Amino acid sequence: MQTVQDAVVDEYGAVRLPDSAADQAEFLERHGSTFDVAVTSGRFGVGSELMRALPNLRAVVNFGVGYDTTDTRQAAERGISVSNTPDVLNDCVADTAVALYVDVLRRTSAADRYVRRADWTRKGNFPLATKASGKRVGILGLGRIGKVIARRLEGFDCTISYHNRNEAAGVPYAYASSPVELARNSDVLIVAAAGGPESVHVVDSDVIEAIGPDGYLINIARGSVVDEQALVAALLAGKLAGAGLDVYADEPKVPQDLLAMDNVVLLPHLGSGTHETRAAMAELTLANLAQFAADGTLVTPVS
Ligand code: 8YV
Repeated sequence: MQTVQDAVVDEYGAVRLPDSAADQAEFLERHGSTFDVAVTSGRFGVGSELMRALPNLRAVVNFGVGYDTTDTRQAAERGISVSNTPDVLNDCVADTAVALYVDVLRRTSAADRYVRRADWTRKGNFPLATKASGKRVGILGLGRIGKVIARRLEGFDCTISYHNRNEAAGVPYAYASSPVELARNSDVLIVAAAGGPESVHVVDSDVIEAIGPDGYLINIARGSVVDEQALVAALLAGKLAGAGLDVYADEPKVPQDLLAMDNVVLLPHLGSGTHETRAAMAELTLANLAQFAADGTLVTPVS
């Protein structure tokens, strides 16, 4: 399969930014003013400094729904359009949330390790886990992905509630007025909120304590939404029963303490990582680029 990177090189003569900071600075000094479109991904984005080094930039085309690594404030001030890839990844990211949910509660990864270590023969039956069906699930960020997660978990007979900055219209789930209230009334808190300056550490030590020692935290959104140090401290102190994480504060670094915990499931930010969804994301990224090249508008602008 041709990657987005190959396609933009072949079709638009795109130039790849050098990897090292020194080479990048020199390259941008010389060529920065020649670019009017940047194609990037949620992982890298076009941050403040890079955006300033591209004085003629007109569009940022982002592979991924999250664009928290792009300086949208500067983009708005300078009239730079930004697109992302919404909706096409909802299913896979929601599936990943459900996979973490079932794994953390039923301890399937831990049980798999148990079999591989031959503990089944040496120690006998694996310890009992926690029932996954019928739980009270709180969704922090009932957006496109959050709604799909909720629908999936209705199939597990879960009672869903949520918190957003504003109450969502027309949804059948109870609204909690704050993240702490949501956590207090949930057995499992699932973080599905967008990253960015407004959601940094919304899940802080108070929220984690409110989930409680029998509760679980799942995060498939952005590492920045959760105070990772507070999470690690709560897990170490037994103030939380377990966690399922696809995202981290400083990817690909994962806190050392988490690696040793059998009640934590750790994924390497693979929420959208299937052949089908990545192909759909690539197609939408290229469609945004093609439309911008044709008429200066984007198919899926971020706002
Ligand atoms: C991708 C994601 O892994 O869409 C997002 O926001 O986090 C993931 O789908 C990422 O964008 C690729 O860099």
